[in-house]
Amino acid sequence: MDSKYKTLKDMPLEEELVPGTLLCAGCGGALLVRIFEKMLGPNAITINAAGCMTMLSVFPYTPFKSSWFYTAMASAPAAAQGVRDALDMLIEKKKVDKKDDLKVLVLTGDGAASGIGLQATSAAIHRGLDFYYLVYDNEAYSNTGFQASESSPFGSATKTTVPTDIIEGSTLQKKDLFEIWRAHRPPYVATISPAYMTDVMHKIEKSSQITGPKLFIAHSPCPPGWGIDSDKVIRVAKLAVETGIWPLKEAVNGEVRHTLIQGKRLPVEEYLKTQERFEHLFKPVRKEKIIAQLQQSVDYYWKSVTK
Ligand SMILES: Cc1ncc(C[n+]2csc(CCOP(=O)(O)OP(=O)(O)O)c2C)c(N)n1
Ligand code: SF4
Repeated sequence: MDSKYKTLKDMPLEEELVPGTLLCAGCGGALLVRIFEKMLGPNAITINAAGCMTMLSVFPYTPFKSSWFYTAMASAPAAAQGVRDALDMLIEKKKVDKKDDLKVLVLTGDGAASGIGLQATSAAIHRGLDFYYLVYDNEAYSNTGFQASESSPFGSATKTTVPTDIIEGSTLQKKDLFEIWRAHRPPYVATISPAYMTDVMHKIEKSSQITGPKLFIAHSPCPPGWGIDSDKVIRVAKLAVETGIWPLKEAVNGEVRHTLIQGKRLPVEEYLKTQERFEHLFKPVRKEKIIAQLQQSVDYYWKSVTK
């Protein structure tokens, strides 16, 4: 803040920080947050675990018509339970009218979802909490400078998996959050992509008819972390689906259905080549073994998919 003002209150409105301006241009996750805000409407409360999207709110403002609640990284689903219970009690005591009930949305990055917040999510799904969960999967701890998370892809470069002469980026496999969540038998779990907005909207609409956990894993290109230009985000997101590396699917009561099956998949390297985090696989020499391993795991996945 400008030093001529002692507090935010002293600053004239037109000079105040505008919430949302602290996110990077082209942020894939932000595109999906925007769609959820539009689809769920103003009668919703977002329970946000610390991460990039936290930058959307500059106390006491948010760019949304709905409400916002900020929590520690590990505990967003637990906070969501508290909010849901409080709303239910207030409605029962007739202190809140049923028409003013709020939809509860948990919003986290993949670091919180697949790592530190997984226990709280598991417990919330197990209890059958009536909530939406959106994880914007930018495949790293982006807010703190792009360190590897449990969702970082095999072979990818992050701040903590810097490629060297002997290591080609991450040596670990990305956690399969869809299957981890599905094993809990939630009524609804889906993968989504910012390049397929109609698919996203259909899935939100379909899940809104369901009571219980409604879980979404969103492919979320991150321009600074992935090393792509802001205007290439949708192209990269589309390539992830066209190469088969990001399947679009849903599971209703555990039953999996792919919402898009490509006639012919593009080679995975078409996707990898677009991003600096995979550049070391192609320069200064092509790392055939790693590229082949990544292609094989995608081929293996799609072999098991029945049309
Ligand atoms: C317990 C704890 N450890 C570390 C941090 C610091 N921290 C804030 S945001 C963040 C990264 C979160 O990563 P992710 O959930 O993937 O969200 P993204 O940053 O990608 O939006 C970290 C490590 C924290 N807030 N709490
Ligand atoms: S660092 Fe990545 S995830 Fe975070 S705001 Fe920027 S583009 Fe979005």
